[in-house]
Amino acid sequence: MQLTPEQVAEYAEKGYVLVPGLLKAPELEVLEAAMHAVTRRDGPEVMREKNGQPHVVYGMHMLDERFRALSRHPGLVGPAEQLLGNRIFVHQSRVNVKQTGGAIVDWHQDFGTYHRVDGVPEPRGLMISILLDEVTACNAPLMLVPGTQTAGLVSEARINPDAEDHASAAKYRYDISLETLDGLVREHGLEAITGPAGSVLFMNMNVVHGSTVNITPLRRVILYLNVCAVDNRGETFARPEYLAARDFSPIEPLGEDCLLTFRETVKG
Ligand SMILES: O=C(O)CCC(=O)C(=O)O
Repeated sequence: MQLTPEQVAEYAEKGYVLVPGLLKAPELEVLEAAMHAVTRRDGPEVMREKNGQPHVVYGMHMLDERFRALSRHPGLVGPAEQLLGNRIFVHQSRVNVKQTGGAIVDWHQDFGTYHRVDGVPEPRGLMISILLDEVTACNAPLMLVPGTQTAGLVSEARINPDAEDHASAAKYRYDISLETLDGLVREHGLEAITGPAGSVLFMNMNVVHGSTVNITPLRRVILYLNVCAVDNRGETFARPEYLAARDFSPIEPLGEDCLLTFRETVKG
């Protein structure tokens, strides 16, 4: 699949483009089953809410064949290659389960950590977000500051008071001050990413974004694939592979039906 010239122009201007309903209901059923499988894990790749519920599961494309297939879906790979002008690899993937009471994700740029910790040289990469649920203004949509793809790194490194191991890559947090955020929002505005389940966001990994707590009973699961151009690789190997890629082979796209082939395994 390829984006239209209008969609490419929108991405160039705002740093993101949303394609509503790109994935269809039978494909979402497969991803739903995969999401349940990975959120049952208890390894270090699962970050939890204070009450112990899973919040983010990292490395989904390495943990489950269905997510591996998603990372090779031509409907995602085609537009990503088109926007980056190169072949791509997955730098990081994750499931974010924003259940009722699910915690905030503070304002940040994904490239902040990828550059400073993982050594990814340039923001030639995308955060691809697949809405597994319908997202409305109510159930804690992803919010972003359009146009910040060209703002450079606006976050500042601060010692992370929650880091268990201060010698490790978790030593710092890369926060965006309220003053900086205020300036960016005054200049560019603020947008919320809403749409039906199956919609896919292609966002430059420098774009400032975050989300609030979900106080509704409506689940809001988003799957994330962060991809980079193949000549833009992390060079530090400071973090485990479920957080930062070690395999830089270009993704070989599968057929349009790559998720549907898993359908017979969807039960209960
Ligand atoms: O899904 C969310 O609530 C935000 C996630 C996010 O910003 C990220 O994973 O970079």
